[in-house]
Amino acid sequence: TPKTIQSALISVFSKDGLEPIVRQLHEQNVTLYSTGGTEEFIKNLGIPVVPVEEITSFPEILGGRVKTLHPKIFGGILNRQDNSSDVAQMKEFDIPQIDLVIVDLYPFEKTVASGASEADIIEKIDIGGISLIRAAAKNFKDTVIVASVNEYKLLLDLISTQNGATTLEQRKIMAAKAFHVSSNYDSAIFNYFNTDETIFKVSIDNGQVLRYGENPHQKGFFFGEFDKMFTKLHGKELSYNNLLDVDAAVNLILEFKENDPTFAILKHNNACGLATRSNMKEAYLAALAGDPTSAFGGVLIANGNIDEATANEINNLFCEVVIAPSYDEKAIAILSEKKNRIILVQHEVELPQRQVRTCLNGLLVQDKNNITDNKSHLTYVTNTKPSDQEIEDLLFASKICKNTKSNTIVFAKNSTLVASGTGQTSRVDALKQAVEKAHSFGFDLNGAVMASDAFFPFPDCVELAHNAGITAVIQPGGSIKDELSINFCNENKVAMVFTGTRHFKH
Ligand code: 93A
Repeated sequence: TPKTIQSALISVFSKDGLEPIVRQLHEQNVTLYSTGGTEEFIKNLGIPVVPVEEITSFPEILGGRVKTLHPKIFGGILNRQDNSSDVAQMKEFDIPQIDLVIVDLYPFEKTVASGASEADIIEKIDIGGISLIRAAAKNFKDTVIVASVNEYKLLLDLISTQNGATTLEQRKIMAAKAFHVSSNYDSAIFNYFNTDETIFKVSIDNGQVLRYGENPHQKGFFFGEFDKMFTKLHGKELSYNNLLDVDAAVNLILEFKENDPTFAILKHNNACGLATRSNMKEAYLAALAGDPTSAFGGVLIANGNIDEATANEINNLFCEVVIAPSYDEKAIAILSEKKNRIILVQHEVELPQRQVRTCLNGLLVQDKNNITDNKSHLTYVTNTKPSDQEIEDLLFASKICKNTKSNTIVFAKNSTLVASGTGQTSRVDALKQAVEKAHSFGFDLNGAVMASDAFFPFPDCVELAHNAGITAVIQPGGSIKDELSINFCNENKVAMVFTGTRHFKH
């Protein structure tokens, strides 16, 4: 049931915008309580107001540091009206009910920005006001909280159109907004005090200080619960770059969770080798063959158990990190032979569904790219249709493509990553890079398939791919010139499918 407002405590630093609210409250016969300056302001409008001192029988002391901090004030805000003991105590101690609290906090950030002295800044740390906000927001079941000038319009609407009646839902929303104000306020205070990195280090729970950031002259930190995701069996401390690679590896292998044994090798967050086989050792060897040069110093990940035979092969390679859901005892012993090699057991943990990065003077946040192309997403746009094996390889290539830096072109054949062009400013360059890489490692591209993270604006890509031996292509489609690429494929018996989903990764 909606609750009407019969009493209000108003304590605002800035009196801007307050007049219409006070007038409306007065018209509605709301009893007004207030602190020094605010009380003066209301009195000057010719509106009756009760000073808080009258409730507390205590003067404002310590130069204003203690004004509202009193049980009679906080009792009036925090009492639960459906709790008989609270109600009895309200009577016993003669505590007045306070239905609405309006606060505008001391302008802490403004004072810091003005270049004021430390003493002046400290005085602008609001204690009573922040407590009023927290108390009223906590008791949203019975109390309305307005903690910002931004909410004045809403409040005015409520008291002028609904006689000050509010629903529980409305009060809870206002409480949430109030806690947003109080948490931002405390963050600003923390930021002011946090001039010394040692405070930073100890102040953030679960924060991990890394040896350095991307380069040795950059500081680095990790905020997360690494131990929930992994058990580290062996090796040195993970670096900033290791963590980035591990993140890329985990997201990549997730796409192949249901596959037969699959092994991936990553460098600089991109797959340089990936293959699915009937056993893990074969998958590893096929992944390594994809680009044995780049694999040096890479991050390795398997979608299943690493056995002794696989470990023996891995042991021939210098690599930074090995990740798998499980290992044979003997495999652990073999992989631990290299002192620094990091061996991680990956646990099944839900990953965040949002991604965050800094942008300009703020943040960019987006949903994770959760679409994995499958057979039902495909539109067959050419006269030549891909074979069953080609369809399998197209989807396989598309999963790698999605997890590779744009612009990217991926070639695959028989569930093996043959070559890719990654992070290029032009798609044609990505394609040329992939062709060159494939040839340099002795791959025959005849019968291989191609995946592209975004559409082809011109037919040049399919032409180059066809000349290299590619027989099937997967891409989102959607260019106004799709027809040109389709026509080329039709003329040259190349199969092409559209997915309708772009997979940029920048
Ligand atoms: O110094 S305080 O932290 N001590 C208090 O008990 C207290 N109660 C309210 N500051 C306190 N306030 C703040 O005073 C309010 O947040 C508001 O910013 C200001 C309003 O004072 P006045 O009504 O005297 O202008």
